[in-house]
Amino acid sequence: ETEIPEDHPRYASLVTRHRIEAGVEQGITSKQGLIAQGRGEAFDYLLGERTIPSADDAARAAAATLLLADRPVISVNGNVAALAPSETVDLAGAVDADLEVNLFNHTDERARRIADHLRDHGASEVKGLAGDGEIPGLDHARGVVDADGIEAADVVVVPLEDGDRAAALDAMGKTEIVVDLNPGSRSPRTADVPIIDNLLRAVPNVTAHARDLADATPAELAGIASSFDSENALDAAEETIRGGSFESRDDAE
Ligand code: PTJ
Repeated sequence: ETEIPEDHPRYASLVTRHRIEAGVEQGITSKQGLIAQGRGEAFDYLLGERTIPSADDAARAAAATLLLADRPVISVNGNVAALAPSETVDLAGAVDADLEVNLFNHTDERARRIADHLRDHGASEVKGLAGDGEIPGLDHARGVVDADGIEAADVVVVPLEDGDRAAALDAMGKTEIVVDLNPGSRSPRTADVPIIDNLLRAVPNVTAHARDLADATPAELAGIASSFDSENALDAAEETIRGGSFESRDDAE
C-alpha cells in the first residue's frame, strides 16, 4: 500500500487512482476502468473537484426518489466496487435498496469477486450472479440482469453507466439515477436524475440526504423529486465547466 501524504495538493485524486489500480490487481476492475477513471478525472478537474450546488440538489432529489421507490436497485460495476464499496453498501442500507453487480464487460469471475468484495464491506445480499433476467434491446452479454433485481426494479441507480444500457433501461420504464462527471455523456442525458459529481462524493452525499429526509412525508419527498429539473442540472454543470478559470483552481498541477 503506497502512503500518500494527506497534505498533498492532489491527495483525493491520488487516493482514487490508487484504489482503481488496486481494483485491477484484485480482479475487480477492468482495464477499461482505468481509462474511464482518467476521463472522469479530467471532468472533475474542470468542475473544481467539488460538489457544485446543482449536483447537491440532484443528490437530494435522488435520495427522495429512492425513499419513495418500491423496488430500488443500485447497480455496481468494477469502478464503483473499487472506489466506494463501503459508501455504496451504506447507501443501500439508508434507502433499503438491493445491490446488484452489473458489468459492461461481463465475466462470471469478476462478478463473483465484486459480490465478495461488497460482502467484505458489509453487504448482506448481493444480486447479479443469477443472470436470469434481461434488459430488452441489448445483445445478450450486455443485457443480462437478475429477474428479481434490475429487471423488476422501479428505480435504478446506475453510476458510470454506458449510454446504450442507460437508454435501454429508460425504454423499460425505469426511473434512472445516474452519477457521471461528464454532463455531455449520454447516460446522464437519459437519466431522470443525473448527478454530475464524482462517485466518491456523490454516493455518500445521497446517503446523507436520505438520512436527513428519513422523517419526511411521502408528499414532501414527492415534492422534492418533482421540483428537480434534469435539464437545468446538466446546463449548470456545463456552465461551470465552460466558465471556470484555471486560476481559481488552487491546486493546478
Ligand atoms: O466494470 P464494468 O465492466 O461494468 O465497466 C465499467 C466501465 C466504467 C469501465 C464501463 O462502464 C465504461 O467503459 O464506461 P465509460 O463508457 O468509459 O464511461 C464512464 C463514464 O464515467 C465517463 O463518462 C466518465 O466521465 C465517468 N466517470 C469516470 N470516473 C468517474 C466518473 N463519474 C463519476 N465519478 C467517477 N469517479
